[in-house]
Amino acid sequence: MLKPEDFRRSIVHEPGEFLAILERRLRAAGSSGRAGPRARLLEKLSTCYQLVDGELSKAEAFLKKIVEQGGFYAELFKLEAGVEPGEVLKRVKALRRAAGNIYASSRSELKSARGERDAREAFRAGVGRLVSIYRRNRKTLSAVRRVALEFSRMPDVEGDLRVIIAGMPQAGKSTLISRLTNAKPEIGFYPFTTKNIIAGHLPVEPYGRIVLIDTPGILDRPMRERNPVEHRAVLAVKHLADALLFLIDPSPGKYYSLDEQLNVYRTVQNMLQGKPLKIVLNKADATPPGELEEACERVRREAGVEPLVISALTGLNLDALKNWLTGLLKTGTRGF
Ligand SMILES: Nc1nc2c(ncn2[C@@H]2O[C@H](COP(=O)(O)OP(=O)(O)OP(=O)(O)O)[C@@H](O)[C@H]2O)c(=O)[nH]1
Ligand SMILES: [Mg+2]
Repeated sequence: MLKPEDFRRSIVHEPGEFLAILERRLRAAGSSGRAGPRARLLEKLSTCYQLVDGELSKAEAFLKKIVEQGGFYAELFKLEAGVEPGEVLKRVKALRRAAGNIYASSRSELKSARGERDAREAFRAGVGRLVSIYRRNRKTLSAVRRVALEFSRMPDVEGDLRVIIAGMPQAGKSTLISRLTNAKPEIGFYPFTTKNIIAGHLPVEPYGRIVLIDTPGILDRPMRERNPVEHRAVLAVKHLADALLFLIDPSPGKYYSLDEQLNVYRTVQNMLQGKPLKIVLNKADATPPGELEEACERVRREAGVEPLVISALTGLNLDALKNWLTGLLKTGTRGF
């Protein structure tokens, strides 16, 4: 699995910023008094090429990592940039080759130019073509930058057991992760308070470290209608889960009916492909006992499993939840 710092080195510049750097470097290059005019032009041309190629090579390195890794990051790239990373990689490689060819031909034109004017002309044409390679692909490079920045800010999800916390919006996922781990996610009273994947670590001595992953809510609707924020949760379930806690809010103040929450449960269960899963009925503190029992009964009947009743707010039964997680860690669920 890649780590966020793997992406930090390959973040390309903002296009405006890059063009300003290029202009500054071109002015500075070849300004030492000793070199002749043609040597100065050659040095400037080389500076221009190195910069354009350097930028493209950063993009290429980033895209290569994504394509090689596949899975989570590749699908997330597609989601965020709207295009397959492999396609962009091909394009960037072609651009690097084109830049190399332009440099080689401009350099030899410049060297063999007969007079000072022809030399200047060859230089100007070469720099113009190199810069236009960059300019014409600004949008692509901006998209690569945006996604690389986002990836570099994502949490480190390495651990001995990765447990996804999923559910519909407002089930109490972020409250739960903040109770069990060091994570400090935003907790709100409106759906989609959480928009990105958040990780928190729960060390369980002497067995190892559980990584809990808080995800955005998933709505009860077909996959093609889901918004990009929901898709982030779906990708985490599909690619990052060793096990999963599915949170349901049975309280009278719930945002979504039990029917909807159980529908989403079935979708998530299908994506998990048999990995361990626990249905957790949250907000027990705010649910009258009769309604809680009714909700438990529905889970037993429709999902065929015994739910765990908790309150992330008051801490009720969180020890039982930790015991379940520790059991998974002890039996080495990874690769289940
Ligand atoms: N009474 C009660 N309220 C809770 C409990 N857990 C969470 N809440 C409240 O439910 C609301 C939503 O909590 P969050 O933890 O932000 O829920 P979420 O599932 O992360 O929501 P999204 O990020 O929008 O998907 C907040 O107002 C919490 O205070 C609980 O156990 N009992
Ligand atoms: Mg949340």
